[in-house]
Amino acid sequence: MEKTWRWFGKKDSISLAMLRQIGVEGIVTALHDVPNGEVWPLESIKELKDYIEAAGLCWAVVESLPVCEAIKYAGPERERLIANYIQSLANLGKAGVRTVCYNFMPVIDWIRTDLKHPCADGTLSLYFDKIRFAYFDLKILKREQAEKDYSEEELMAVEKLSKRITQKEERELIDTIIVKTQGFVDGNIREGEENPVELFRKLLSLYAGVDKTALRENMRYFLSVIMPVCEEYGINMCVHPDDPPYQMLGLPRIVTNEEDIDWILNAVDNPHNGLTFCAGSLSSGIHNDTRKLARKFAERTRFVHLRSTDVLSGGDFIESSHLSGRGHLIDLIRIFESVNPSLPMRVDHGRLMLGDENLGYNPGYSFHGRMFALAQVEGMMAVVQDELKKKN
Ligand code: DNO
Repeated sequence: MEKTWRWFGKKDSISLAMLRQIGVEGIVTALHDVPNGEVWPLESIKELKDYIEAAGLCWAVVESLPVCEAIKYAGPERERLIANYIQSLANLGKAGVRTVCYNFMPVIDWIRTDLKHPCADGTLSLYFDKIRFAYFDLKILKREQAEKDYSEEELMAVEKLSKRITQKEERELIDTIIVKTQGFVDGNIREGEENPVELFRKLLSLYAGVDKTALRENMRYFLSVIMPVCEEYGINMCVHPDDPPYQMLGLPRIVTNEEDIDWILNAVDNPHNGLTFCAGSLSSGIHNDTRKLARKFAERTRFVHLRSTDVLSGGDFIESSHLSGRGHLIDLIRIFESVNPSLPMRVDHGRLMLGDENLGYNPGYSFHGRMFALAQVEGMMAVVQDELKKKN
């Protein structure tokens, strides 16, 4: 697989020269300065592509070209926003950037409750604590009927937590769930938002009455309308699984398991409608077996995220080492290397380690942590490539 790295543009403190030194071949990035929903200008795409190429790398994947909420809930601005999306795809195609990762998660992209969870070895990992999340839902958002989504035991644990949680912890929880994890992914919420909880409630209300069937239909519509431009320029769209892959906050989530992925790939059965195989997101759902999914969907996978998780008792999960956990990355590398050895792959998320802690990296995107994980993945890839050579 092609070794790629998520880089946040010229403002990223990790330079392209540093990435060359650690064996990165392709860059995964976006035009982070263009507001969500506006057209990505051809000139800006070309300029960034030239900048990347001047450093001896290539722009392998766009992550993400964000899909606006009104496309997902079918608001009145949908047609205009899809027309802009098509124009951005055409501009990317003209510039020769042909793999585009996106997601179709309503309101909120990935969800974690703790960005600095201490591990036994002194590194810090990303963590999802089910009870803290339920506390956010029930006590902070005060979402109507939220209690129906939790068991008696969980509701009791939330009551207990509410007796001991400090104001500071509560503020941090809000900041983590709504701002820090979302601010850099070019979605709805930006760092510095004054009243994130209020904004979040408003966003949730946009989906009143939008159930799983409606969201699926809106996705089918979006995909079928953008397929002609993808065919014209040879662009592969690859949807990112929901993270974590189950229903949350009363919102429908439709990229969670084998049946969902099957539905998407068949709803618009076109090779340009593909998948981002994110082993981390998929593995955090206890219902998913990443190896089975990879075997089944490798042919339609256009981009791979290598990361692993451990699901703990009570529904918590932690991002584990890339060598362990439910991701089974060694097996996934075997599958993808034999089906499509030229697939772009990026190491997804890394721990905070060896001085990463206070350098202000976007959550999950540390330098040492990801470099360490990339070295582990590179080792696994080398062994698998050797195995395959000996077999053939
Ligand atoms: C988080 C990422 C996601 C991902 C988007 C793709 O670290 O995995 O934000 O980039 O969901 O659209």
